[in-house]
Amino acid sequence: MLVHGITANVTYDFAVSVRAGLTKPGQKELPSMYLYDDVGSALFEVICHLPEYGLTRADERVLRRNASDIVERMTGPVAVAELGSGSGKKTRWLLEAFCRRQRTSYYPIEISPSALAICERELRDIDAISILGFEREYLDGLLEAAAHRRVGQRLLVLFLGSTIGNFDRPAGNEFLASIRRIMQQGDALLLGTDLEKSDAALIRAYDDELGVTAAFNLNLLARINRELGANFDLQQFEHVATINHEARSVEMHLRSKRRQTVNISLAELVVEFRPGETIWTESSHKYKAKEIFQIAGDAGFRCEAQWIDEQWPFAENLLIAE
Ligand code: AVI
Repeated sequence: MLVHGITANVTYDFAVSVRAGLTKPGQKELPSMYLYDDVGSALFEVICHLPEYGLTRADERVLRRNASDIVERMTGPVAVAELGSGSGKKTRWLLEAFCRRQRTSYYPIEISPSALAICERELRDIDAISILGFEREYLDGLLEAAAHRRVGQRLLVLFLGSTIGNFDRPAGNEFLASIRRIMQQGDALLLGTDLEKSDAALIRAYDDELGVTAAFNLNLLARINRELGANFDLQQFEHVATINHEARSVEMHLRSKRRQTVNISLAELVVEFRPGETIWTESSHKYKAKEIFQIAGDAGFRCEAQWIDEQWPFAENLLIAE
């Protein structure tokens, strides 16, 4: 019963968001969080291996090379909570370094039960680790993780992979402030941020030759067909990546190749598309290394250290709650 209830709510929320986004005056849009069903998450894993998409490898390199420095800066007993742990692969270096020092609690927070199960399996062989996963949205999960910390334990929150870049800037700042409100003074946030790079490098990364990012984006329409009884013809839409210089972001859109009408039965919606009209599905904001100090300060943190990858401009930032 409960499972059906939850499924019905999830479908209802999805239908409401799709309806709101596709009836918006002006630019049609769909929230990027819906890119990540099982198919979308699997495609994203492939994106992370593409030669053109250096972000994930840069994130892993910086963590691997600097794990002991990061750990040394976090003195005393530590509990580690990770927002959107994914497979947990890149967290291994840090957790191993913590666990060499002392027994460490790890709280992965994931909305996807399959990703959470993979993460627990991937990391459970580390000596002196205790893992407790939370299948929750970020802030709800963090509240639960914070409630589990023991007296005297410092909390280290990981928000890696530049997922912050998928929020628009004001929402990202507000999200960091919300994380800060759950933390105590002296706790830390390790924040991964993708840095600005050439337009050409960004377009290659978000419109790869093999078409994996295109499939990742188009899967959103396939998902609406599957879950909301829609009749999008996937052949009649194409993936587009563009640079928004003002926002300092890469945007993904789905462009209608012709005039067409789509019926989305569970959203009780019939929607018209003009030739060339787009649905905006994701923004990925890029940062200047220096601006992280200001962003951190505005949210109630001090940026204590920053490590930058040399091959693919990407910064890992250690923010201390003030
Ligand atoms: C998850 N996120 C940080 C990725 C990004 O780069 O913005 C999502 C992505 N979209 C297309 N490629 C990767």
